[in-house]
Amino acid sequence: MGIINVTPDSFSDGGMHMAVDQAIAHGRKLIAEGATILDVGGESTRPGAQPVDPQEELKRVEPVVAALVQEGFLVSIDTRHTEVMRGALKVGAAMVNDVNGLRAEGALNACAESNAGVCLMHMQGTPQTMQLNPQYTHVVTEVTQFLKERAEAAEHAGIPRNRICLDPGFGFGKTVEHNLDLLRGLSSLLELGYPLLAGLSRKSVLGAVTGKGTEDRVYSSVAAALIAIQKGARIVRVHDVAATQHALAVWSAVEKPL
Ligand code: 7PJ
Repeated sequence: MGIINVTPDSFSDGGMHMAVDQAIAHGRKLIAEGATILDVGGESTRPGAQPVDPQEELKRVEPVVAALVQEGFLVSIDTRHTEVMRGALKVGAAMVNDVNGLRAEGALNACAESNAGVCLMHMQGTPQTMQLNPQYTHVVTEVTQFLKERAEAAEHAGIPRNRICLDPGFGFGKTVEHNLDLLRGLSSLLELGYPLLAGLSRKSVLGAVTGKGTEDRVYSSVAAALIAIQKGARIVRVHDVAATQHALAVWSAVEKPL
């Protein structure tokens, strides 16, 4: 899964139009590099980021989703907001990726009424506050329990089991140790019986381990993606598709000889 952010660059005059064109071009590039799914997001959920009005968010992502769907690509919409889900599904998004685990009002129903896949992610707190003081007695157990409950809620709302995947939410209300514990214990989440998605790309846990800034986390991101796959993840959400693809080609050749 390749990441596409649609956020207007406040330093250029192009504004929204340019952001949309750049996002579409980036999507084509990620597909050429080997991505299967394009994850389009219009709101930053990085720690401390300010929320974006859902109407503004939809204005950003809708033309990008529509264009990439038209080109025949599998598009995922990365949003916490029901109206953004509905808008993206209307123009053909194949998957809803919600860092909030479809907890917004109407979100479960919006997905149930579509044929889209969903990714239910764990987050402790909200993006504004989640990194202030994350606390768990046992992070793997608590994340597993949360995901189990959200998957049950999704099925209860009418989303069939075979359209659900789960994600422990690396970096979302977790310390460095919590993130490492979760990655170490990732395979125990397989017991829930759903495919797992993992997103570690360029995240601060990798900065803590390597001492490198966000632009210098490609190698560590590839390592983290490979570990996640080896521990049973079926989808990895990454910025650096080509680099990840090369690593996974080696893994794949070893596990499934040519
Ligand atoms: C994730 C995500 C993740 C899923 C973001 C960032 C923050 N969706 N959206 N899993 N992270 N499913 O990329 O640094 O880990 S936004």
